[in-house]
Amino acid sequence: MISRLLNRALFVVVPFLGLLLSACSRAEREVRQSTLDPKGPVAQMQYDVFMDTVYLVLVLFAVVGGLLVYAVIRYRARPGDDTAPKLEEGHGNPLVEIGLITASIASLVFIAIPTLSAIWYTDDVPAEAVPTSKLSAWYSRVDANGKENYAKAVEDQVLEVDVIGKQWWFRFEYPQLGLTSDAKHSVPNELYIPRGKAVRINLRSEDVIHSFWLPKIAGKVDLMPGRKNHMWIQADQLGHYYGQCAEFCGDSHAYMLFRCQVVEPEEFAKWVQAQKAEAAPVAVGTKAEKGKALFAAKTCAMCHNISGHYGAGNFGPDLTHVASRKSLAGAWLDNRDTKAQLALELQEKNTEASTPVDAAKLKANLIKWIGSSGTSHADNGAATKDVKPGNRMHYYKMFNVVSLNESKQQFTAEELDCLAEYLLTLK
Ligand code: HEC
Ligand SMILES: [Cu+2]
Repeated sequence: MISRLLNRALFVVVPFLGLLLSACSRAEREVRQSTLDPKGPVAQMQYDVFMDTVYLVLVLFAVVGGLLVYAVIRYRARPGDDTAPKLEEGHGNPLVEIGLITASIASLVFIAIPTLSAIWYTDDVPAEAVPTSKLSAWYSRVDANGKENYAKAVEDQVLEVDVIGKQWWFRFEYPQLGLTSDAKHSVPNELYIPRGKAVRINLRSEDVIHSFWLPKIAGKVDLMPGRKNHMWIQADQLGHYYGQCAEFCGDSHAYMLFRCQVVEPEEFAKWVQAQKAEAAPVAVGTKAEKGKALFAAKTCAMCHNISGHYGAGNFGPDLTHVASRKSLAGAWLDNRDTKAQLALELQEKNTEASTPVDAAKLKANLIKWIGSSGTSHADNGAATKDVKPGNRMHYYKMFNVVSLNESKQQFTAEELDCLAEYLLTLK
């Protein structure tokens, strides 16, 4: 009888344990967004406050739970035993009450001190972080061609990055370095920062409320329309970090991710120069050339900037260097070889390591994205086909052009191929 029961229990318990274990191993390699693995001073501060609170709560749990268990055992009624000590009903003991009030106040103060100091510390770049943040130290005044650059203007300042939230992607701008949407050089979805430098983050929204959350480095502050929020971050370990919008902002909120690449200062300077480069001319007689013409014919240029080729659009992400990015569409589509990436993460036990862009995958992603996004919007019942439901690509309402509002973009396989080939030249 008993063995049968045991057998049955095993049937339930073993698969459950299996599930639990598999969840653990999965978790190990997928801790890409973990607040419990801080890689910079702001995240560390936030982690410390969290742990202080956990320790306090553990002590309270042990004390209160311990007393409860003690009382239950000590004063339990035993059958036929009326000699067990009876707890006398009391009418309050001033000493106990004052003691409890004092203990509560002490616990609150214990939490309040680290919490308040963390609020002050994380609000803006602290003075002690500034000397290490001199841009001039790693960004020379004059570039290789003897042309002026922006280092002089920002000497002795902290690197500033404007983060602009849009439905459903992030735009990053570096006003001190001339990488702005106005200058036709903004950076969508992939934030580059130099290692060990304090970075002031200015948070703005162009539509609804979003939230900037980069778990291993810092989090999370809202981007609010009509309000200027700010925070600061610093990353002390090189790598590829995973961020996410953390405030519900509409249909594709869950697909509103971003990436942060932490590089050595010299590499950062090179990256800045590369971002300022204009797109190279496309070779005559190629598919890419056809794609370039389609880019205008299919209205893409209304929303997208490609410096050197097209310069009107700024509603969608800047595509001047789209082929050099490791992800597309709010970092939802990964342009790297997913299997190789996972293998690397497992092998190095370092989820920040990153494989390069895989050109074939990038092309497939481009075709998937362009082919689905233009053709459907919520109103025609085909929205589920979208890579990102309800995304704002081919959202002509904002241009208030009736004929465009009614139109649904359609592409032949040939056109998609040419468009993708064209975008692939934009390194
Ligand atoms: C009405 C404006 C609009 C038009 C027209 C438009 N796009 Fe977009 N596009 C967007 C927006 C907005 C996004 C960002 C969507 C998101 O991530 O949620 C986007 C994203 C993209 C991306 C991904 C970029 C990245 O780095 O994440 C590519 C590539 C792209 N569009 C190509 C095209 C092409 C090619 C066309 C023409 C066939 C086109 N777009 C037409 C607004 C537009
Ligand atoms: Cu969101």
